[in-house]
Amino acid sequence: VDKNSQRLTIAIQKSGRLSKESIALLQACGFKFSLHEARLLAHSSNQPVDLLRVRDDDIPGLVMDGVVDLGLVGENVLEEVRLERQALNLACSVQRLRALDFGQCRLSIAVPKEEGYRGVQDLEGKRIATTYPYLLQNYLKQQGVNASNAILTGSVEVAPRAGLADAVCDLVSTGATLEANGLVEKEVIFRSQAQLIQRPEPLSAAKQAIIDQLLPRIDGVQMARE
Ligand code: PRT
Ligand code: ZN
Repeated sequence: VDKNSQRLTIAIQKSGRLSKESIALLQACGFKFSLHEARLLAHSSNQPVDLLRVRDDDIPGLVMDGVVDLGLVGENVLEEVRLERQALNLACSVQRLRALDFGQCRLSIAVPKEEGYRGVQDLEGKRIATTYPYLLQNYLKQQGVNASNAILTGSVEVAPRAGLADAVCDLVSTGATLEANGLVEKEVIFRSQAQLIQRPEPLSAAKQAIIDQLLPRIDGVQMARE
């Protein structure tokens, strides 16, 4: 990606829960894209705009580093990466342009249903399996609880049964996954939805003009869907 390009670059999730709605939103805002499954980059045929399709975890860092201009990403991933980069002394600021009306979920702590649970203090000294160690430790610190992380990149919900952890901290939408694994949601630690974010430094007038046109269109599309 050429940082000085006059084309506005937007990072979206390549394949996952946010992909379809991210592309649909940009198309509803009038951008035409021809998407070839395997391609990392997709050019708009009617605007100087390129889509960069990556893992969702990479989107906040690409925006914070100014490698891309805009990104569409879940607030959960945005906040986790922000906390991680802050701890590592890396650039971690972004402009939040809009909350988007998809990708709603919550990050919750859940315990095996046979465990007694009176409150967050019962997590003291426990091991909690998660993909979100920074959000989890941030919450535990606020609550004055010491618990350790078991960091897993997937299958968090099976960790207690597998003897890897006492509890989990995972994303929940319907609750079916927790239920199927004999877990009960006890604490909601973060509520999330997709966000449109922009790199921190000012953009060229040409790029800014495209964003100034995009934002009211997003508002219009989202208002029509309410
Ligand atoms: O490959 P890549 O890294 O890009 O994708 P990913 O596998 O990390 O993410 P993906 O596609 O699963 O999710 C992308 C984003 O969608 C998340 O970061 C959230 O912002 C949002 N989102 C919304 C969700 C969910 N709802 C959700 N339910 N992300 C994950 N889940 C999972 C959850 O982890 C659990 O396994 O769905 C399961 C729970 O769902 P319920 O309905 O059973 O409660
Ligand atoms: Zn991911």
